[in-house]
Amino acid sequence: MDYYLSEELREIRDLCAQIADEVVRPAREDLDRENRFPTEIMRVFAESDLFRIYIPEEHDGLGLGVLALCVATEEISKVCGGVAVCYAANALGAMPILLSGNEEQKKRYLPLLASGEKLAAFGLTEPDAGSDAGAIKTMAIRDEKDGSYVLNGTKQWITNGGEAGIYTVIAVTDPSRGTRGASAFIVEDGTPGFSYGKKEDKMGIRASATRELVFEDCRVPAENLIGKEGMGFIIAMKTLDHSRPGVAAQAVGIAQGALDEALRYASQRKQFGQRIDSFQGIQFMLADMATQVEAARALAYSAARMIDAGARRFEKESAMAKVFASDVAMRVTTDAVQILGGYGYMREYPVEKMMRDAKITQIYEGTNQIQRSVIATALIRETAARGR
Ligand code: COS
Repeated sequence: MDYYLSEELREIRDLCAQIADEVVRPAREDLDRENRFPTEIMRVFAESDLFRIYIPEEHDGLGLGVLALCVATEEISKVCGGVAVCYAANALGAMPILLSGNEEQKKRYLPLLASGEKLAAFGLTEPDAGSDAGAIKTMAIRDEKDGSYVLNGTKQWITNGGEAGIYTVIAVTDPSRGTRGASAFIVEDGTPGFSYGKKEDKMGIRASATRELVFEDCRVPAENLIGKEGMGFIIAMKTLDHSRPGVAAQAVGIAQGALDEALRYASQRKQFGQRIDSFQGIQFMLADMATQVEAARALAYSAARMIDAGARRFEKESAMAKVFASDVAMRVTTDAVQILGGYGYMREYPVEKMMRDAKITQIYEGTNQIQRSVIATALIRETAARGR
């Protein structure tokens, strides 16, 4: 299907496809087995200007927006969902600064992220605050002497944790005000009192680093507060509204990669004296897989285009793209394993990794149950606003 991408976006797609094929494909099996962060590949992405895509031009970026980020993420995900999330999580970490940072913060941090000199990460989740993001307990107490904030608490399952140089962290500044008592901060790697805890051993996306952030009397200067005190929860929600199409694109890429493997295998594998893609049972599976992938891609690109066009609210469309594409990724990768049969279940073939990688897209950046809740809340609000 033709999505009429601009010349620039087609160039980005082709460049990412080439890097994915030449650099990511030969490394993905080892990265997955060794649970190893792809530092060398991040360097290649930086040299190819891929971290500049979503950063505005005035801060050394290309200013191409969310659709371009989705296109890049999808191409990398076709080959490795793990490497793709190491890349895409930078945009998630940078988003609070992009959306709500002041000029000073943008000038100081965005060029470092655009060049790839530093990676970014987003710190919201805690052991007791996953879906219930408003229940975070990490405290940020303002020191009246100089206006700085002292952070105490632990963030859990942070993508790019330990690898990033710049963290956007949500912490409570006023526990009496619920979601209106949270604030967002920029915390740099190396800040005294900021360390890294447990590194997770995951089912999939094993090339990515998932780690705890530990704050023990970590003093953050007043100028690192993003927006105003009390805006942290809204900044987090808006960040996720912007980043969920990227998860959808990751899911589309993983699903397309698995479909391509299934098609290739089915054209070569012979049983009962025939290629297995000549059997209607396999053909119908392939047709359904391809149709679902295309529908997921259309939804992801539409949500991204809506954001880039400057829509005011788009949490429903972002959530729809994320929930649909990630459910598609899980179904399509499972079917790809089925088509490859016994071989599909073996590590020797990439589809078992794709199936493991797909699972997280139904869980992170808001579980698919939370996405459905976001969609339903928006539908009910829109209906009430129409007065019907
Ligand atoms: N954009 C702007 N404002 C938003 C918003 C959005 N997308 N979503 C919520 N808000 C506002 C609400 O309007 C409300 O504002 P008021 O205080 O003025 O009423 C405030 O934020 C609190 O919203 P709500 O009452 O809906 O908060 P809940 O505690 O019920 O939480 C969900 C809502 C479940 C949607 C939220 O906790 C969530 O998204 N959870 C998932 C978190 C997640 O994705 N984690 C993944 C890890 S991060 S990678």
